Amino acid sequence: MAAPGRTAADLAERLLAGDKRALARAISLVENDDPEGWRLVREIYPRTGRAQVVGFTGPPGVGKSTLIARLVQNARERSREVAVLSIDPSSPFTQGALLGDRIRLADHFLDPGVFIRSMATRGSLGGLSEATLQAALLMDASGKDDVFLETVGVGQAEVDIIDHADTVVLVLMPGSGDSIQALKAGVMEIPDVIVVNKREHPLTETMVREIRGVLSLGPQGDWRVPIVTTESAKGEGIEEVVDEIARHRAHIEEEGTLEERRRRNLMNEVLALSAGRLRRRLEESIREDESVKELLDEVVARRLDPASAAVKLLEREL
Ligand SMILES: Nc1nc2c(ncn2[C@@H]2O[C@H](COP(=O)(O)OP(=O)(O)OP(=O)(O)O)[C@@H](O)[C@H]2O)c(=O)[nH]1
Ligand SMILES: [Mg+2]
Repeated sequence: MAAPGRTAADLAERLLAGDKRALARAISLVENDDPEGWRLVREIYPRTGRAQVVGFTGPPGVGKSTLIARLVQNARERSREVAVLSIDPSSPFTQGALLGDRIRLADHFLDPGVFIRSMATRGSLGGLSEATLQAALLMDASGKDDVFLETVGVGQAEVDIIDHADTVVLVLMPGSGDSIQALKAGVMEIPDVIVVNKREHPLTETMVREIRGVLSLGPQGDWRVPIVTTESAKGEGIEEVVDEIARHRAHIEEEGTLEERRRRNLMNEVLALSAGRLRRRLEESIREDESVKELLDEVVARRLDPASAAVKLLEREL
């Protein structure tokens, strides 16, 4: 039997060499919160930062997965290696099931240059679990040129995943007024590229005009958010999406904002990890520590207000 440290090193080595099974195993480890997974991420972390990470978000059913499948196809035609991480999908990527035979995602599963994974990882805090970024890092380290992240919705939890992306693509479809409202209300940070999918729909032009209107109300940075229309199911408009993503990347590289963005994203990640761990520790002490129970009793008895109790609790833990 191999020593434990040795198998971990083997896994890291195979992962860095681009072995798909090693990558799958590694992601399972972080997903299961196995300490081995964390150790692995620590080991491979210096080898990350090379992949181009693009996040796709938007309401359910607008065609994010269909678009991503097309983009995977496109990337493969340019010999780029791709990983897709689909988070909390209502229609998860499964072997061949998701896109039917039209797009033949099943082919991608057999392609050693493509790695596809779904994760249902909404943590107890309502946010995305720690495993998400770890998985993206593992994909990056395994030598993927492109990492595509997919998440549903336009609310705050969705912005979290977007924190891991260099470029954010908001996917909408004609008639989905909700997301325009969300954009307007500023719930969602302005994305870098907007795709209006299902463009054969008669309301497409109206939708594009509405989005333009909303964008013109927002802050006018030096990047003008392009709006691309696609019919992903037929593979139409895909080149343009590819071009706009590339153009955005070139833009942030030139402006030096890629580094800034990554710095901000990593800061958010460190914060999220520490907040998550602190909360877990606090919950543990609430469960197990007699004096915390007494503290709570005081609050229940109205002798101590909740905020003062919180200060006491934090003082003990930090
Ligand atoms: N007419 C039309 N239908 C499309 C197009 N793209 C996707 N669809 C269909 O829309 C449905 C949803 O597509 P998905 O790609 O699963 O959408 P999604 O945004 O990933 O959905 P969730 O992950 O569940 O939020 C499927 O039935 C697709 O076949 C398109 O360009 N035109
Ligand atoms: Mg999907």
